[in-house]
Amino acid sequence: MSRNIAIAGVTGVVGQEFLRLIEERNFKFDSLKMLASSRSAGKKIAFMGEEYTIEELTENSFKGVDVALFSAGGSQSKKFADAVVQSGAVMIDNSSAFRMDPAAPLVVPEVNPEAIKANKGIIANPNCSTIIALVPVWPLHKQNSVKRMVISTYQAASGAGIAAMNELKKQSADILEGREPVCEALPYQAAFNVFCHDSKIGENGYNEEEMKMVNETRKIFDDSQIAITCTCVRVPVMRAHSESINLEFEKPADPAWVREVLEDSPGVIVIDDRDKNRFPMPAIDADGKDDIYVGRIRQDESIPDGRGINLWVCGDQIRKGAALNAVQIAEAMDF
Ligand code: 2RA
Repeated sequence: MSRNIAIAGVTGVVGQEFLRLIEERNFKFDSLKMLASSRSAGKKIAFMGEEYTIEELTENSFKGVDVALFSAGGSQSKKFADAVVQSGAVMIDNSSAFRMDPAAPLVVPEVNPEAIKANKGIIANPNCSTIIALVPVWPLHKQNSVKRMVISTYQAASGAGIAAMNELKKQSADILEGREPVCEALPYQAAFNVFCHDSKIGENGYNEEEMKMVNETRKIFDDSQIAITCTCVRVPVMRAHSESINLEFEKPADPAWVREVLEDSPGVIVIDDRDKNRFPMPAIDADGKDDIYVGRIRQDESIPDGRGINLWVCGDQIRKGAALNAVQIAEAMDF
């Protein structure tokens, strides 16, 4: 079997991380096509000792391609999905375009790798905050069903793209030097401020980012009954998300059991030192790393019968929250 890969959106933050991961993880490929908008077509990228020329992303880009890693925005994923599938390739899509499509598996390899083989040409990569929450919650849920999750997210600027990351830096400098901050890539001042995620708010008062956590969790866990509520906030951090997660289990759960399970779980690192008050920090621990960091493991004493647990988690939004999860899906595929 050939291993002909294409990356659509190769010049973006996630596209660039795909390249880093393919090299770091020695992901074997026979050919690699770098695809982007017409603005970038013709530009050269040096990669693994070769010089690649970026090609314009068109319907004809996928002839002979086996796997197409997409991170070019939902409209581009929808526009080119048929072309990818009809060429015989599998699209691993980082946008939200197909996440709730019943025909598209929504996959976190540590959670539901078996879903991959059911794909009909499209595999959806979950939202970053969903991935970061579910990697540690799943091993617990497997042993003791989670009946309810309450999640508050503290999301990095990278979730809004490279322009937002640059704007956070500029806003910080402007404010420190007494200038008015500019808000173009970000809807509000992010420096020295927090604001609720600016995705569209629905009839129920939740924004789309919060409903992604609810709906994607139920699909990935294949559990339509799990109760979930979520509040998503943007914070002045560059590229790692943090989340406060409250879990109500079916049976009693204590911090020692949680710590034991998580310390033995793939993709999870526990940092939980109460004596030193040392717990995961997005910029210090998670930034640029592959694992999800978990701490503040403690009983939620407000839930009866010892069935409540609180966690604090941090994870890199660009790596495990997007590019790494997609590359791990490709690694798990039999092609
Ligand atoms: C955000 N999760 O952080 C979104 C990006 N995919 O805004």
